[in-house]
Amino acid sequence: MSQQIAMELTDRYSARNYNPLPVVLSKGYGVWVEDADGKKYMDMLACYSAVNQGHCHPAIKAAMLEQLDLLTLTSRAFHNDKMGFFVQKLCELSGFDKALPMNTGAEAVETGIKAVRKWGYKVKGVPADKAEIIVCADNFHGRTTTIVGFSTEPSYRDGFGPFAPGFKVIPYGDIDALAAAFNENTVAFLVEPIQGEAGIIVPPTGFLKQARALCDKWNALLFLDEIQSGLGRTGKMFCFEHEGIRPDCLTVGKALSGGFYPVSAFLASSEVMAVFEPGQHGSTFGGNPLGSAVACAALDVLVDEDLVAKAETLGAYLMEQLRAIPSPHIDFVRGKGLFIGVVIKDSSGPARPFCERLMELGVLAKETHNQVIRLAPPLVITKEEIDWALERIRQVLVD
Ligand code: IF1
Repeated sequence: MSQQIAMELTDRYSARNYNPLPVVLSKGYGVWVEDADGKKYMDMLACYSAVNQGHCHPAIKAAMLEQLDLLTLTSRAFHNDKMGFFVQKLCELSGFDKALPMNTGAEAVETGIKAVRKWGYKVKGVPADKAEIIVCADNFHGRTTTIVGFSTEPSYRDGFGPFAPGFKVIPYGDIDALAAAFNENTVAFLVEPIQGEAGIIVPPTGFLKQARALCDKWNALLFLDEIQSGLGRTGKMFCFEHEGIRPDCLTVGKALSGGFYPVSAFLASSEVMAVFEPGQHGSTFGGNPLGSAVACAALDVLVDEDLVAKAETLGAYLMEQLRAIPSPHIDFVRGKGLFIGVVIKDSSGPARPFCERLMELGVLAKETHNQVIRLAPPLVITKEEIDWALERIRQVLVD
């Protein structure tokens, strides 16, 4: 099948809501993908951290195939024999009392927004419709109109209004601005522990710890979105572990299914989750037996293959090697674990042409926010595969 035809059909029959690199992928395994002509590429994006376990992981595939012969969907009008074991596994892994399974990351974040608001009204005593949630500039939490309503990226919000009120934006990492933003109606601070889409931005050390203290002082919920930073990506099972704190609420998604099926979840204490009474929230596919079976296998792979330790060790190696490249184009390298951003100097132009040259050499990486090359491969990557990628990254960035 010609790649050109595939791209033309997509262009003709769908929306131009992306500007993908001109490559048509048809096969994936581990860190490798192949285009429709059989050319191999190393996937250094990992579907924005949805395939931390590597493409088409055999153990997750086996679990999915087994469940496909049994039952795929029941709706929540009835119980199924997989959801309970899934939420138990996820709660035990994360240390939360409860997990509410949804499908996409945005749905999990929306679930969390509803939960923290209702907690504010029912538990904290905030007057009706006065709940405020503090968020950060350059956030990315999904594409629904509520969520883009508090985005600071014009292209994500222009033309999609009117937007929901009740959100207050502060600069990311600015603890003084955060302290000033709280008031008696603040129900939560929603934040990515490392901002992914903004360009792999790590907040100042101690920011999350100070945010935790401010939430305690104001009786507000610390709500972390780890849909991208979670599940081993930063060298810890959850990014919040780097700061030795615990959030009150957490969202996970993407690698929760290893890229096989949309599975996300909102995690919280029993007190917060108790705000949902029968019929007050839900979704057709949330908690379905197929997604639950897949997610259980995906979590087992993370643990059984010790992918968290790999991300920590190999992430440190990759970061060290990148920082040692004598490149006239690299401004600096930032990130944690295998969640890395290579920031290109403005004088060298945007990151996109570098990504296009990397693609020609067999490395798939995606630019974000013009100047950043995101390097976030599947956590199953080996040192040899990292070295293979580094050879090509040096070739593109040194000349
Ligand atoms: C796109 C990037 C964009 C996320 C965090 C929630 C969601 C995401 C921290 C929503 C999703 C994806 C969405 C996809 C590209 C990618 C992305 F941040 F990863 F780079 F867009 F900014 N919280 N991120 O990263 O999860 O509803 O997509 O399952 O929309 O272009 P979702």
